[in-house]
Amino acid sequence: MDKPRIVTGALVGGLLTAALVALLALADGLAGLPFVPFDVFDWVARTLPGGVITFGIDAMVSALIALNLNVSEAAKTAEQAMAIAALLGAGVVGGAALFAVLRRMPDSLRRSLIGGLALGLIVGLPGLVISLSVNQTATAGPLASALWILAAFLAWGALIGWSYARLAVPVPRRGAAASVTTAEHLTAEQLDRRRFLIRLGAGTAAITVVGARLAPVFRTRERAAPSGPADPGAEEAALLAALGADPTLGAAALLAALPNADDPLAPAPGTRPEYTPLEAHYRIDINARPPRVDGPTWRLPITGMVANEVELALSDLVADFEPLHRFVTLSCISNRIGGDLIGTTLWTGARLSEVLAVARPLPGARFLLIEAADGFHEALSLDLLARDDRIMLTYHWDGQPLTEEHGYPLRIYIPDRYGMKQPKWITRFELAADERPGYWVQRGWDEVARVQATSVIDTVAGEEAFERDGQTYVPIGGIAYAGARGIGGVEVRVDGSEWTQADLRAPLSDTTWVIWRIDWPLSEGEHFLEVRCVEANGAPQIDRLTDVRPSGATGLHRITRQL
Ligand SMILES: Nc1nc2c(c(=O)[nH]1)N[C@H]1C(S)=C(S)[C@@H](COP(=O)(O)O)O[C@H]1N2
Ligand SMILES: [Mo]
Repeated sequence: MDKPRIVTGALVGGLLTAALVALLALADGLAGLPFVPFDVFDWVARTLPGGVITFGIDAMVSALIALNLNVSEAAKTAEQAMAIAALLGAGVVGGAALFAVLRRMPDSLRRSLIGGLALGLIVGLPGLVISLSVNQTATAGPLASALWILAAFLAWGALIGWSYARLAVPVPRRGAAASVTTAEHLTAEQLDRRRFLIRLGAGTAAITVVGARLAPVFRTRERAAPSGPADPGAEEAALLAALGADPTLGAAALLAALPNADDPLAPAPGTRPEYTPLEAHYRIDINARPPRVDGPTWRLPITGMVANEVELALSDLVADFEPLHRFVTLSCISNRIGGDLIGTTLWTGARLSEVLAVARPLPGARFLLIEAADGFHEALSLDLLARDDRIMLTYHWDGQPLTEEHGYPLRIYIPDRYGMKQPKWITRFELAADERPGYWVQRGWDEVARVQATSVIDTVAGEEAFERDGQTYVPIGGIAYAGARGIGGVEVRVDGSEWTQADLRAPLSDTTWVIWRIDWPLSEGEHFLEVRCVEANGAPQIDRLTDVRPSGATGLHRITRQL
């Protein structure tokens, strides 16, 4: 009788790992226990050198673009899929390795089980340590989490070991053995092995499917709680109230309440929405899943070089300071020319300088060190704070408490800077004489991260062409954004001819993008279109093409369209 083969070990390892992933996901959804693959993925991403991580993210974004997927929506899913694939890969390798080892020993159930338990420890123990150190989504305590991870991986390993023993000593079909020749007897053993593997496959598949189906159900039910009312009408009403309009008026009133509602310039059909729906706003951070912060018990300590150390509750920040409302466009420094890692919403919060004044910073303090629940951190120079009183501690987006994804309970707003300078899920402030370079700065990105001016062609609306004075025009439009520096003008060029001035809509505020539009006299055929902008002070958009790393992409958006 041949010993079970190494590829069979890989198969058994893969099947049982799929079931393990499903059970981990189910336990996460049901009991708030850690989901180890995401924790390990986050840990690896934080530990690898900045260059390697940037290369990895870059490759992923390129792949998503090549697959024609929406990067802002698909990136997190892709990361989560990679995390799960990595554990599956470890399971396949682990199963193969265990079978390879057991093949070299005399068959015995005891040896197989001990080998399997050892495999469970080798894979599970690092997972446990990493999970306990980085996980911020589990609601179960550390002891329960540790016991669960250990038990799950030990059982997983033991099952792989047991499978080996079961395959090594087949149970031939009863009654068949007596009457068959040796050759047929071997066949019966092979048949038994096959039947065992089929049953194992069916069992693990059932667990995997049920787990994968149920886990998200439990998860969303539990996670809906912290971020405000689920009633969409309530969101609208809150936003209207934040805009100073009658909250009972409804959706039409919402548009009417926007500060540029009376601007006669309609965006070219197909231009992205001027005000980004919250669920469509991009999300970028270092977490497979957002950290959970308990708002009611959360406190913001302000420590270090201050005369008066304080701890502020969320309710203090909301009640004790005049709320500021500001329309803001936020962009990720990794947004490529024409990309979708950019969005505009209404931010509400307390003026940071007023909040810090409560702690009375000492004269030597020059930096505010900001720490977040996920280990992310940044430093804000007090000089910049003194120059820009728009910097705010933000607790609402879109008239509602921040969602978990976008930084509940508190994030900072710093005009003219990319997102990487603006921590979400803030947990601690420290005033200091010296700077501590921020998370992405330490990983090789620009220390200032001032937003680069950019302009994008969102639409060439051939289907919406219209006649005026015997001429057919095609609406072309998009956005232009230069941080808090404002847009002075946008120009479009078709097929390398003259640059033509576009019309601009009044922006929602001086810190948002501007919608532009041009109605272009149609000539049929394939056309090459370019767009460029100038900042409010006349500085032209940089047309030299540079990569997103380290200082944000520059270069003109250029597209080809058939009309
Ligand atoms: N705590 C924390 N804050 C963070 C990050 C992070 O990983 N952790 N990412 C930053 C980056 S790179 C960007 S672009 C913005 C994105 O904010 P959003 O996801 O709400 O759009 O959050 C910033 N704040
Ligand atoms: Mo970012």
